[in-house]
Formats: sequence, structure tokens, C-alpha cells
Amino acid sequence: MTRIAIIGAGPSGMAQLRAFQSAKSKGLQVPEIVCFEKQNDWGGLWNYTWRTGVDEHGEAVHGSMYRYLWSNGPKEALEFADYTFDEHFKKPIASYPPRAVLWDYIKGRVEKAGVKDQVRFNTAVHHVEFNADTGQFTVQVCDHTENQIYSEQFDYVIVASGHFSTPKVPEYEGFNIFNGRILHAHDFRDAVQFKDKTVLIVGSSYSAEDVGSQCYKYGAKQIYSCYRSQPMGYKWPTNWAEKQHLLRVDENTAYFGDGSSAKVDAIILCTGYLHHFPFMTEDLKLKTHNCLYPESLYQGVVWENNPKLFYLGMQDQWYTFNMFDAQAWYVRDIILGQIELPEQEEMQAHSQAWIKRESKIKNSEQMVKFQGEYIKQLIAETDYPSFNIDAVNEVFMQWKKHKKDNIMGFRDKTYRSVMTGKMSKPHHTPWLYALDDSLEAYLDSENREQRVI
Ligand code: FAD
Ligand code: NA7
Repeated sequence: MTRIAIIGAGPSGMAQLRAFQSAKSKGLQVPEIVCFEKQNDWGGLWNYTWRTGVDEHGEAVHGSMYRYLWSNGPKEALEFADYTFDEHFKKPIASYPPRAVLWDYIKGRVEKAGVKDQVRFNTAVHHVEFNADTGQFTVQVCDHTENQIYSEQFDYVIVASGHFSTPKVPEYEGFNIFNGRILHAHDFRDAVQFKDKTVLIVGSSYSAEDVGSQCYKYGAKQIYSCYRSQPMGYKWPTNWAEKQHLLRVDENTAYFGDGSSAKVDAIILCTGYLHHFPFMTEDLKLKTHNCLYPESLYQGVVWENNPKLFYLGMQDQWYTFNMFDAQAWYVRDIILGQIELPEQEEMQAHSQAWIKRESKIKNSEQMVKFQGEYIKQLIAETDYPSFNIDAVNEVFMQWKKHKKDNIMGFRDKTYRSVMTGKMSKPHHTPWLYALDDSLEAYLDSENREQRVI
């Protein structure tokens, strides 16, 4: 029987499991699937861990999420087309759920699909190689429950191991003599640790914005953020100053490109992540920076040099869960023989045309539309329920505007579901004052939290 290995049971790997289960439920014969997940539960980044560095087995900790993380985009932009928030929660909820709520949602669909027995938890993939003679991949894993290394053969490999886990850590002059704490956003777990502290955030993208906002919300005394290329440019609270690029630090002071300096207690490097696949042989390894159309992936998923290998979710992400679905359904149909791939040269030419288009993008609206169009054409090829992607693009535009208007208040806005046509419900407590991020507090409509710090 044909065998498929999926590496990682995060949202992308779960989408792949659901895609095959959906085909099976329609009477199609599907191959044997084994999903290897190094953590002890599924959900990928949404499965929170307090750990940093290495886990209990010595594997690199995957998690980059932190306590009190709330969705940084509206749920209406990431909703599954085949499993709505209303179906899962049985009641309307607000537009920016905390991590635990989104984790619950993504688990709900695959629990309903009954695919958990296809996942081997606590099992880290250590090596993948392709044997041209047999046309199969050898996948070597470590089962940490049994403390056993073993290998199995697969006809297809789908890499869904994420790309926001291995931190990109720059070095600045003076870091080795700085007296305070220096950490990367990957290791940031709890903003309360920075209460009453002066914090320097390096970087100007999503992590910088949200880690800084967390520190503000949970009582940091002063925040400085500094940018390399572009300032974030929001209307920050009075104790948050945006500075030019970092030049150097000494024992307790940071020096910036505009000649100013500031005493800081801690430095948080929100400098992004590396696509890192140490378990893939060189000929199979995706090498890309964080972009919308990575090199060597036809339709963003098919490894052009060996189309029995696929990568899911490797794009920079405006769209997330429903994009992973579009990709998973597409990969499924290639494997099931329902989509025929063109010759390698044609695949490469197709990708290059998209990559060229991406290089001409000037602003975030064009990025969103680019990714929306990419998803549209994937969905057109499969039976994934089609949805109004132009309307989702519009949700993203509203979101951008709401952030510009009020960076500490945008999470109080509501949006209309493209899937159900229903407006979401305002949350019971404004985000800035909602300090308890648990699922219970969030879903408790009687809850009225008070700001305590
Ligand atoms: P991941 O979620 O990273 O899952 C990959 C899985 O692969 C993990 O379970 C991991 O343990 C497993 N794995 C890795 N290596 C191996 C191996 N060698 N062997 C076996 N298993 C392995 N998206 C949103 O839509 N909204 C948000 O608000 C949002 N906030 C974010 C906040 C942060 C701090 C970060 C870092 C990302 C955020 N994202 C957000 C984007 C996030 O990337 C996606 O939501 C989603 O988690 C990506 O799913 P994935 O399955 O591709 O990767
Ligand atoms: P991103 O979006 O890849 O952004 C990385 C940021 O780090 C960006 O502002 C970069 O500036 C900056 N950067 C990178 N290297 C450096 C150095 N050496 N010095 C200063 N600044 C640097 O990563 P994020 O972590 O923000 O977001 C990733 C995901 O996590 C995202 O999907 C969210 O949902 C959560 P640049 O503009 O390149 O000059």
C-alpha cells in the first residue's frame, strides 16, 4: 500500500490529515498515513509550552507562543471553510480569540474527523532521504516514549514542521557585556516578567508589535522599539518610543542610529525566524527567507526537483488556517492522482512568474491580494469548499485600518464571517483589560474582568 509521512501535527499537518479523511468519507481509497509529531499533543505553535531551549527529551523546543497571546488577526480571516467557529463553539464569539480558544477550534475539526490515531506523538523526525532506486523515502525518527530510533519507508513525504520556531538571532556590539536579560521572541513566555521594567524591542514586524504590546498591557514601565528598515508607525502609548536602528549597547544603555540612547533593563529580539530543516538531506531541503512565494515550490507546495515531496505552510502568512487547507487539499489530490503535474521546467517557469510578481509588490494590500489569489487558484483545483476570498481580503484591509486607528484597541473590533455571513459578537471585556486568557474566561459571557495592575 502507498504510504505517506507527514512531518508535524500543527495546523498544516492537521489540515493534511483532515483533507485525506474528507476524501475517504466520500468513498475514495486513500493511502496509509503516518504523521510524526515531536510534541506530546497536536496543534503546533498553538500548543503552549512554558519550556524554552530544549524539551524533556533534548529536542529543540518548538513553541514560540506565550501566555496571554490573542490572535493578531481577525478570526474571520482564518476560518475553515468546512468547519466554522459557530459550528465549533455553538454560539457566536468575538473576533480576536486568545490562543487557547483557537487551539480548541483547530482541534475540534480533527477530533470530529477521528484522525488522531494516525499521529505518532513524542516522535521526532531526525533524517529524511530519498532512494532513487526504490523511489521511496527513508524516514528515521526517534520515538521518545519508547526511547527508540527506527526507520520506515514512504512513497511521499509532506513537511509540515512550521517555520516560526528556529530564531534568527543577530549580534550587536556590547551584547556580551550587557547586564540585563537578552532573549529572542521565541523564548518570550510571560510579559509579567517585565512588569516595571524598561524593555528594548528590536525589530518592527508582528512579534515586535505584539511582544511590546504584551509588555505594555502587563505593566512594563517603559518600552523602546527600534527598527532596521521601517518603523511600525502606530500611535503608541506615551511610555512607548519608537527609535531608529540599534547601533550598540553597553552594560545598561542602548545607542540608536539617530544619536539618542536609553537605559534599558532587558532586550527582546523580535528579529524573525529561520526556515530550518536539519532533518532533510541537502537535495530535499527548502532554502528560503520569509516570503510569499518561496523558491523551488511549485504552487507553493510541490518540491520541483522531486514531486513526491511537499512542503506545507512555508509562506509568510497573512492567510493561515484556510491557506493550509487549500494547500493540503491540493497536495492530497496530486497524491490521489486527481491533479496531474506538469514537467519540471513548466513547474519552474510557473513559480518564477509568481516570484517575479512578488518582487514587484509595493504594499501590504498588494501582499494580501497576492496571497488571496494564490489560494483562489489552489481551491479551484479541488473540492475544498470555495469561499469569497475577495471578502476575506477586505477583512484584512479593515484590520489594517483598525490597527492604524488604535493599536491597543483593534482587538475590540468585530467582523462579519465570510463563511456564515454572521457578524461576530463584541467580547465581554476590552482586550487591554482582559488579563485572563483562558478559554473558560473567554467563553464566560458573564465574565467582567477588572484591570488589576
Ligand atoms: P507549526 O504550528 O509551527 O507546527 C509545526 C509542527 O511540527 C509542530 O507541532 C512541531 O512540534 C512539529 N515538528 C517540527 N519539527 C518536527 C520534527 N523534526 N519531527 C516531528 N515533528 C516536528 N497565525 C494566525 O493565524 N494568527 C495568529 O494570531 C498567529 N500568531 C502567531 C504568533 C506567534 C508568536 C507565531 C510564532 C506565529 C503565529 N501565527 C499566527 C502563525 C502560525 O505560524 C500559524 O498559525 C500556524 O501555527 C502554522 O502552522 P504549521 O502547522 O505550519 O506550523
Ligand atoms: P518577521 O515578520 O519575519 O519580521 C522580522 C523582523 O525582524 C523585521 O522587522 C526585520 O526587519 C527584523 N530584523 C531581522 N533581522 C534583524 C536584525 N539583524 N536587526 C534588526 N532587526 C532585524 O518575524 P516576526 O517574528 O515579527 O513574525 C513572525 C510570525 O510570528 C508572524 O507570522 C506573526 O503572526 C507572529 P526588516 O524589515 O527585515 O529590516
